[in-house]
Amino acid sequence: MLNLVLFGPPGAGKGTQSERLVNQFNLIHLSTGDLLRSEIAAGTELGLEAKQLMDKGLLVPDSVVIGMIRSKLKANPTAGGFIFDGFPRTIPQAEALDKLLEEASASITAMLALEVSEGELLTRLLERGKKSGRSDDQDVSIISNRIKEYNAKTAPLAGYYSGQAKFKAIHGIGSIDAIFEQLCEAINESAAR
Ligand code: B4P
Repeated sequence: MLNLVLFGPPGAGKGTQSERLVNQFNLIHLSTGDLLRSEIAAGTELGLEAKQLMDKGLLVPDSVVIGMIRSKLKANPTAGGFIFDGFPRTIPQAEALDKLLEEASASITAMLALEVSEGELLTRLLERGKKSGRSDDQDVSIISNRIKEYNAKTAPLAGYYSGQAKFKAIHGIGSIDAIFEQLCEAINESAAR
């Protein structure tokens, strides 16, 4: 089973590269950002609560996203593997994911970290905000909060996965094709180990 964590700050290219990786490696794509936006679009109670936090650039509670991932894993017992996009974002989320996979006799194969400078992140997200209508991409102060949340709560995950010898840094600036190639190389190397 190939289980990948795609990691990086907001706007690093996680969603963009996940779309390609799922086809290349025949994986199921689990994006907590997409799952939360579906809840918002459906007007559920969970979605309404999440929207208030997401619109401020804050993370939603661990229990909410862990619950969403748990039910997706349960719903796909015969999957050949998963790509976790935007999850885990905190140490408790990473610990919960390890436990959930262990219950299915599986584990994370590699954590691929897309490295992009803050200036480039801001440019990309503001550009996406013009087209997507995503409210969290249209305001510099919300984007700065997301980057602050990332640095405080998510960046420490690099150490968590380095400790398991699963961390792989990927240079995330350049063409989408060139970054995809680097990712494929790193995945093939990890899968062969
Ligand atoms: P996400 O939906 O995960 O949003 P994101 O990190 O901003 O997007 P992503 O990183 O996938 O975008 P991409 O770079 O591909 O999360 C949104 C919010 O949901 C969070 O702020 C949080 O509130 C909440 N949330 C989600 N998961 C959570 C969790 N686990 N715990 C708690 N809260 C959670 O794309 C960005 C842009 O860059 C695109 O326009 C793309 O076209 C462009 N781009 C990509 N690659 C490029 C390249 N190489 N060159 C130029 N442009 C590029």
